[in-house]
Amino acid sequence: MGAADVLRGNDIGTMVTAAPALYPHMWSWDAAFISIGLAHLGVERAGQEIRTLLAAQWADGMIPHIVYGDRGGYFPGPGRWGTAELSSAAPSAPLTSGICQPPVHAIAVGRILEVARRGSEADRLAGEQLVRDCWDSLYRWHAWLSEYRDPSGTGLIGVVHGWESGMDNSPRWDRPYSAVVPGPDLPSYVRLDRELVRDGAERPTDVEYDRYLWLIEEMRRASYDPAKVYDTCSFLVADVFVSAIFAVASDVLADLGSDFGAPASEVADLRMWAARSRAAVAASCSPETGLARDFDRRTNTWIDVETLAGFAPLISGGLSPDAERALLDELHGPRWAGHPSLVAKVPPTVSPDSEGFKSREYWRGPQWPVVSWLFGWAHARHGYAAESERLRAETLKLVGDGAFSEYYEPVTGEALGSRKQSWTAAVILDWLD
Ligand code: 2M8
Repeated sequence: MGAADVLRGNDIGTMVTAAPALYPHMWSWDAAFISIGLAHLGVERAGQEIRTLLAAQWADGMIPHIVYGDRGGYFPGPGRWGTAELSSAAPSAPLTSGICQPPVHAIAVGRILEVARRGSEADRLAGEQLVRDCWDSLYRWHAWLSEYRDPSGTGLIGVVHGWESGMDNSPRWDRPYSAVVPGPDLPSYVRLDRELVRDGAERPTDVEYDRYLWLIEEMRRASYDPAKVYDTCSFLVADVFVSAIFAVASDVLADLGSDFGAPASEVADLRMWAARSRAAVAASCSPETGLARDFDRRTNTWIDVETLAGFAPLISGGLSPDAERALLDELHGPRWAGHPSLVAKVPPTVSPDSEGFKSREYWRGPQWPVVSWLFGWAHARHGYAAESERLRAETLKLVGDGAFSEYYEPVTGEALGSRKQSWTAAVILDWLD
């Protein structure tokens, strides 16, 4: 089965589910990557994916992390969130979760436009229409992140749940999560993921899930009011990887805005947010390791845990040429992508040399093709063509088994997590172009 078949097989009409069984709905950042893959099958269908996501945008501008389709099959489902009942900003159709995910959407729209402009006249027109149709929504989304997740204008964007980072159980979050203490009134629940991924060690633990669910309780109690959530939620971390994505995506959106006649003041806002976040990500780098760091806003401390997110400045730019070169060499060097034990030279989520490395455990070590694509895209943007090409070739080698897995065991190359994961297929389609 090829990458295109995976996307077609997961397409339920207006949305391509993130995965056939484990994730039978639309996830925000998955949808963005999926739309890039779809662009190679048809620009109209790619645009449809973005439009479906944006139709679920909250009235205040937030793009929710899950847009639920008609099928159940995933926990927590919309009933557990209760967003439509509790928040006047949340849509009641479609139903959504009450948090967000990394803002890669403008990057996706920019890439769809590139693909569209290389295609037929109809493709080009469809791509350009997509930009016109979604620019304002994406501006409001970036404005929401700036206003509610960085209210003091530091440049670092806060997340109120590990799920918002997209890297759910990364060791980056272990310390902030240790302060999330589920109350005795946490309503009971049954996990569905454990039945779908046979080896439980590939998924987060039950202790982690209790915390994930407790945070939802806290947000329900704040009626998903973003200012209240920011003030009261027991997890609040300035996420350096989300901030880097925000910076570069704001630049992409500003460029699209200038080309398509968006209001100058809004383009200027985006440029300012991009510059501010780029500088903040660069300034977060550890003097010892050179890696960028998250900042725990509840304890006012830097999180000195070494993970792939530490390479965030390679996404956003903004380091001195020497520092950037050093970070690039580190990423591709023997502690990370070039680690001698790896089957493919693709960066693992945690270095095999780190104490926290768990080769099979989700965001604690495995290689994620979608993250490699993001670094590859950023390398190309910042002028590192050879490194970009290396990530492409090595990731294609990794997924050569045709499973299109969610993630891979770095030392053996074994496919892990869900099979036929849509975003894996999507980035492969883009890379095969
Ligand atoms: C994973 O997250 C969901 C919760 O949002 C889960 O574990 O159930 C993460 O890998 C996340 O980044 C991704 O968007 C989602 C769907 O692929 O799965």
